[in-house]
Amino acid sequence: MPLPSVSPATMEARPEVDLDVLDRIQQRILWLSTYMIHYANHIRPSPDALKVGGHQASCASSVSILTAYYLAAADADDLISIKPHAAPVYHAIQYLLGNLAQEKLLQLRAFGGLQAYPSRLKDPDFFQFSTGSVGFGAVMPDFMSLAQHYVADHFGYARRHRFLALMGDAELDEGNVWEALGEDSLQRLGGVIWIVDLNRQSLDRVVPSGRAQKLQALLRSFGFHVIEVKYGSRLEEMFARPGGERLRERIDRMPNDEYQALLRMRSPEQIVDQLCRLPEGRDAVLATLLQGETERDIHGLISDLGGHDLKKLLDAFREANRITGRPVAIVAYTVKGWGLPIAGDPANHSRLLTAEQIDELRIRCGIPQGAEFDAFPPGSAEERACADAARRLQLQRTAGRRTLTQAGIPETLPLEYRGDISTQQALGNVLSELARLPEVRRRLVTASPDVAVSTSLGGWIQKVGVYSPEDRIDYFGERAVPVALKWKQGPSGQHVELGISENNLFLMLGALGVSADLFGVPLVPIGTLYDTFISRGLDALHYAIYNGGKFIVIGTPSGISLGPEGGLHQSLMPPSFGIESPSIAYYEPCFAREVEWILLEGIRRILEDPEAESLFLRLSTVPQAQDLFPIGRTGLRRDVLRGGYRLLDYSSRAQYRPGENVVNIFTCGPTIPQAVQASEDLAGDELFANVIAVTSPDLLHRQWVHAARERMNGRDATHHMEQLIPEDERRCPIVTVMDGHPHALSFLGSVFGAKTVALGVDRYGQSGARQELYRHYQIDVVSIVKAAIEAAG
Ligand SMILES: Cc1ncc(C[n+]2csc(CCOP(=O)(O)OP(=O)(O)O)c2C)c(N)n1
Ligand SMILES: [Mg+2]
Repeated sequence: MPLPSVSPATMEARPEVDLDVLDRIQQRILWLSTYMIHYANHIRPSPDALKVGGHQASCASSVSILTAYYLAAADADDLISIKPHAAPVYHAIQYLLGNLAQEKLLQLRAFGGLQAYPSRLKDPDFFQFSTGSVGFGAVMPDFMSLAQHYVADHFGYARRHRFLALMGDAELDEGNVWEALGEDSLQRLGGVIWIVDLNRQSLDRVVPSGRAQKLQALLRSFGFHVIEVKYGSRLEEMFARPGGERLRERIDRMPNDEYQALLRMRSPEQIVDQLCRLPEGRDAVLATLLQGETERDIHGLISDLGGHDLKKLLDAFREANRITGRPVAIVAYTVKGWGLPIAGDPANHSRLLTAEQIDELRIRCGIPQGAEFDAFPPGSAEERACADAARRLQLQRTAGRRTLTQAGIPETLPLEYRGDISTQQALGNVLSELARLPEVRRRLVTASPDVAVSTSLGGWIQKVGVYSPEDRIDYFGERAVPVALKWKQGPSGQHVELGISENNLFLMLGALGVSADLFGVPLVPIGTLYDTFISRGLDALHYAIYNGGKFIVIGTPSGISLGPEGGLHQSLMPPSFGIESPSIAYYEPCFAREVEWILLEGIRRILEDPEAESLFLRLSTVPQAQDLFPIGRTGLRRDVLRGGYRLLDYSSRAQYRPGENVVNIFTCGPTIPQAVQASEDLAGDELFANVIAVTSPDLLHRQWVHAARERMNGRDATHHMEQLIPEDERRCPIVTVMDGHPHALSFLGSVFGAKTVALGVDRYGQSGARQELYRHYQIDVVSIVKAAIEAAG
């Protein structure tokens, strides 16, 4: 399908909003966003002495851009991400548009009130993207745009959203932004508009000079059409006068620090002096040009940047509408703290106006005392402009609107698992089998950062092809060049291949994973990566989940079990991420059937269950004998899904005496056979070591914690550990074994207060044969035997 271009310039078709009216509206937005923060910090009673915070300067910087956008440039179908620190500006606008109740403005950063940063799921006024961790909001719309292509190509999704991002200039320091821009499939996306709020300030400082120019050059090299909105009309008029070019050159060439210092100078003479200062003396041409300006508003002149000139901004939006087939960046020069006494102060990021300064601002904005939170009077030109915009936009109500679907997901597959199979291989088998079920297959989309083949997606890709919005010639296939793997790319493909960027993987999964919310098309995105490199994109993973994305992450291979591959490929922390990350369930199975059940259930829930979580599967390349799996046992599937089952159980033996000769070994994934062997060795010495196969440390942990909380509050609750360990065994010593940090299972000792020896990997790995490494890190059979004896005293 051809790439959609920007929707026909609806902005041009609308009557123009009067610039004076727009200016009065932006003054009100400036006031409301500033006062909302002031109110939260200085007027609303505080239950403690903590500063409430908020960012008046960052807000002021974006006021003109967002005014021009919402009141005149926005289209109803737009999806926009807003820079984190401008949340109050957005709320002020939604209030004026009638989408937010007045009392909400009094609850910024209060419990149950407006969130500090845009939250798609928690805020009541329809943010379309959460933001907060800078850099992700900047590029998430790009990924969302690719997801839109995907649902258009596979499901005939017919709406054409534009995707916009308003970002701070220092956000572009984050590497994830450039990782995204480097992604080939994102470079030709039409209908993507970036707006850079370029105020030359970050949190701590004035950003180094020359950044703006480099930024624009880089954006162009990544295929962007760049629109620079640098100077306002007043300065440009000055540039057009005789000698005016000299002033433009002077400002263009001055370092960022010098410009920011000019913004802070209060005396007009000082500003002129600074402008006319040359190393060799006074610049006579500039002095003549600026003669008389000290009596006018030289301060206003010098800070007259395009990002606060509504006409220039509207022109930029119009130009953006004319560009098709490539992304657009509007680089708008702004003043951080624009219109406030803290404007341009390098330390203004968290600075709050004093009560006196607020009062001066109130008077300047024409707000009567007691009417601080009022909107425009009914019938006024400003109120009509706001109502027109509100009618036109009817903001996307995206939160809590996940579309569900029944895809007939089976409980099990007609596969037989015989001999030795690794969990990673099982993933490949399950996906290949699912490719035969059309209703399930069409909902699945895989993605991988250049490790699709080495994580067992090859068979699946062979069947479904690689996704590209454009058809690509398959030179290997067409010329019949022998290749091991067919790599056919085109709009019908169902695998998204990414460059080596774990950030991109998680953002792509996050975007595809909110397709059910934003497009009404449920998908189950499945991403594979090497387990250890999850940490590379961990913040993006959290972001994708926080934003409400539902998807499946496969970390494989994992642990030291991958043997000779060595230290930096071996992972020990992901089990902790799995346990500690909310809204994603972590499983670490050992047998192929477990992988199948867990995947099918995860897919089913993502498609059908409004309470579904994402899923993280930690898999391994170690071949495991499948005959150890007690298939056929009653309740096994349920237990696998709840987090574990008793694999070896000696409780029916005559000599079995809990409290004397019983130990419980809890273990996970590839170390299960080690534990079974250790248990068999111990049985000879009459120490009965039951082996509990833990399929999900995460679920055992959270059920235990949750049950205690329920009981604390007088409600009945049980947890799976109560089922796994009968009452007479609850004080029996425990050994936990993990190919990962021992911390992931050691909590099990606290559940019933049992003495625990926790085995696992707590140093970086190294090359070696698997058994050598197990021995060295003490998760081998001998170590498990010794641990059981130590635990049993
Ligand atoms: C990943 C991440 N690192 C650090 C921060 C803390 N932080 C918040 S704002 C900011 C500076 C942002 O500067 P810029 O993007 O230019 O925003 P503006 O100047 O418009 O406030 C920093 C470092 C963060 N929110 N996210
Ligand atoms: Mg900035």
